[in-house]
Amino acid sequence: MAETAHVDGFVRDNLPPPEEWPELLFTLPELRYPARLNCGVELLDRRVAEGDGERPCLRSPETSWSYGETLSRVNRIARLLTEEMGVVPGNRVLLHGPNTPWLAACWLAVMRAGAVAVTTMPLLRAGELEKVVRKAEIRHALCDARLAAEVEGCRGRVPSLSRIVYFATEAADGLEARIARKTDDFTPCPTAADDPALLAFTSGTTGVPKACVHFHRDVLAMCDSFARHILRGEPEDLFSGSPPLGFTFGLGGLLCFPLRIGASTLLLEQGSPPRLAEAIERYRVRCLFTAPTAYRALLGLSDTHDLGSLRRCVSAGEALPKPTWEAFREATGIRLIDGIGATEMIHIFISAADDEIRPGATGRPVPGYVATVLDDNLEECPPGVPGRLAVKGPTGCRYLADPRQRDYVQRGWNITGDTYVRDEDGYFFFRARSDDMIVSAGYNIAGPEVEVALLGHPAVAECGVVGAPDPERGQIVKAFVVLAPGYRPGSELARELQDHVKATIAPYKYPRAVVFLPELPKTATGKLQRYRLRELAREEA
Ligand code: 3UK
Repeated sequence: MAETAHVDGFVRDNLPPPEEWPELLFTLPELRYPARLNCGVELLDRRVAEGDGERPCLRSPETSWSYGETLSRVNRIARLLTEEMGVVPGNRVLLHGPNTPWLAACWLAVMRAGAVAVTTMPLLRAGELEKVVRKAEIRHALCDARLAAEVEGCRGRVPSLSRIVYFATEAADGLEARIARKTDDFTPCPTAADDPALLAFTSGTTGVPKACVHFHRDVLAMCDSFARHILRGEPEDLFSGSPPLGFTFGLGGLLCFPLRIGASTLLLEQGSPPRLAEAIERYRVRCLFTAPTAYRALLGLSDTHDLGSLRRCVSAGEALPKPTWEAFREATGIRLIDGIGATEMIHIFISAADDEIRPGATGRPVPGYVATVLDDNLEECPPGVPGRLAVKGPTGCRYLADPRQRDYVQRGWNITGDTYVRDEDGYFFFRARSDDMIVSAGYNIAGPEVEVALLGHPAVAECGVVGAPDPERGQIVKAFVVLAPGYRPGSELARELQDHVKATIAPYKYPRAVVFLPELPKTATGKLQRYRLRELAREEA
């Protein structure tokens, strides 16, 4: 290993002790990187050096920057960081804004400067930013001026966050004005392959958020495992989608994957399904990254929008219900690529594409990764027996100074907290988040399985199924349902949905309670918050 280039050793000093790291595997030659490696250089300079300088790189509805133009801007921003803001290698830099070419350029500049990017969800409020800034000991920030109110609110609570420059502004002290005065060359920091490149905060449901440390080599590993072997993008592809760059699903799919292969990315500030559908039609998007519920919503928009340009569509973040996969195939001819990823692993580690897909299964371990299912004693479960999903590969969990490291990594395995079953052919089937299992009258019932059954009924647009406290059965299965347009809530429809579930899966799993809601509670990354439904169920009981 090469010596670190970090002058500020804060992140390295707060890594978990080596014995608590997951076992790392570098089985494929493409995942063995040189000891000195700066992922920003690999994603940008290498493309320009190999002749992609004139090709489109970062796009938005307003602009399109070639690889050469992007590199020039990134160099100027790196100069601003190091010459005027006082950033030294290893410092954390807060990046905050909706997905735009400027935000992406700032991320690449942080890589070049050898600093550590901490990109946050654009919806975070001052109090949530404060937790991140304190945990990561952040003094520097590049932020979208439109989110200045929350960032200034955060600065008020943590004055050490003192060096903030805003972009997306015409102000004289804004980023655009300041970099206009800089030359467009910059010598990138010669980081070690295992120097930290980013801190990714988990969208944890309770308590202090956890910060996952990922190295320069990890950024490339997500490109050279899932993207290279399963996604198989092409240089002509235009990538787009909804996940924020602060979510590693978005960082990979909307920035690193396209740049690794000289393709281009369309960054959208608003990734709601109607906006996605418009953008796909207008810009002829070919590779799409979004969540299962968004694919379901896109189905309803496929009559009015031309989605014919789509070639590769990745679904992650939550389980992809088989009815959604089938309906999408029916409407568009496209076989959705499901993949389970995690912030701790940086990106997707079980997936399948094309003829390898078995609808209803997440897939098989992505090349470079191995996975299994373990029981509570960490012994391997045989095929067919559900247990705890465990995975190893070139990337893995390293929480910054957090005792929860010992929960996620056990005996060298990353334990994701999901209950899975594998079959004889090595395919992995999602059951539930381990804490979302419902125990009713002694039966184990996976909430998501009931959700899939409900989604098979045309009246159901979205739903969430949880356990509600019950004096007799311990818990009962309770469904929260958002109705599709044109359906009216009522006891008659509730009964119809219950009968539909009984006819689809084992009758004991049917929801004894059905509640209609106008919308479901979601996280900033768009995931259903089942714990909030459980709270609702407790209150109602
Ligand atoms: C769940 C899935 C079933 C699962 C993520 C792709 O979601 C990502 O990271 P998070 O840290 O959450 C991880 C957890 O989300 N999950 C994700 N994908 C699937 N469950 N099927 C799926 N396809 O509970 C997992 O443990 O927010 C996804 C790439 C990068 C990511 N960070």
